[in-house]
Amino acid sequence: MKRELALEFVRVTEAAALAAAPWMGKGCKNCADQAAVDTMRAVFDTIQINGTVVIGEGEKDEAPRLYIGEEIGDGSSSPQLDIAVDPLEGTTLVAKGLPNALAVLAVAERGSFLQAPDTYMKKIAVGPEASGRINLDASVEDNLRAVAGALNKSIKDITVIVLDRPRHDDLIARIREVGARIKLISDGDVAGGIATGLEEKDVDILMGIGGATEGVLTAAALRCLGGEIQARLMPRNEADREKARSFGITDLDKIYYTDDLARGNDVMFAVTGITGGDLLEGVRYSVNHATTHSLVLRSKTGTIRKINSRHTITKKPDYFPRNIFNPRNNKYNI
Ligand code: VTB
Repeated sequence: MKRELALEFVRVTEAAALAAAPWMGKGCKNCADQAAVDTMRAVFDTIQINGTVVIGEGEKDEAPRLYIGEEIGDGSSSPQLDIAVDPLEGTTLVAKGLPNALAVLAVAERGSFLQAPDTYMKKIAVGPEASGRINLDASVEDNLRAVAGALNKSIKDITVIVLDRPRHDDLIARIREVGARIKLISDGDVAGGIATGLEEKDVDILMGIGGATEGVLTAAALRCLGGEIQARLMPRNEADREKARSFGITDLDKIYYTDDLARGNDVMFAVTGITGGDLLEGVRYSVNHATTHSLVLRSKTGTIRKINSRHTITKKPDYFPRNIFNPRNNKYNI
């Protein structure tokens, strides 16, 4: 992949973030999501790539844009690419104005991403220093001890990020018993997983059950950051098991390692903050511009780019969302 594509991909997540951000706190998850999806799709059309969506908004019959199997780009450029997207990771976070909603995408050569069904996944993820020290099937205590050892910290100084769900009551109780600190999040385990890979963030390990597609996106980011994720699919019912089989997955007990979820030498990952949080600042508005904060990562070189952009909203092209907030007149341009 040409490295210049990194900048193109961050344009895509910036656009999705700018589209979703006006919906912050407005209580409409679907409005925010649709704005992000439509805009992300439109901006993809401005890039010369030959891509196929492998993780997206769902099956073709349920999602008009960014559905699994949708072809992106003019088809003339090589190589053929896999595209994994979550135009709005954390729809509820935007609807309620809570932190850490993100626009996310990952790209790699064809066949690189696990085509995961939209079900649950048990995950454990860490950054580079604790890579190689975790084990999905080991006890909470053993994992936390191993991570503390790798980071040269006491267990009580380790921060674990966990989705705040009743299914995690036992996990949370065990972490507390061992004495580590916990950051409970209402949504957004992709942000939590990426944070484990960034030294400056106060998150050492992600544990628990979240979305499977989010697991693949987290793996793509951790491939670039040198971290590690281990995961196992957790189908909720027979329909989920059937869906997994239709994706060619026969062994539901299989542990997926980082490289199984996001393979290949050349993974690119772009993420833009929608609502400000631990990972990134959110979209901010002033008189006639908006600012975005993004990360763009490449596995090939391990470069972490932090891109802060100032967008002049009035000069945005037509594909930009019609619901974009225009701070000049304090109105939505609908
Ligand atoms: C997580 C989280 C997402 O789904 O993967 C979660 O990262 C898992 O599903 O932001 P439940 O909400 O059913 O627990 C999200 O919350 C939404 O995609």
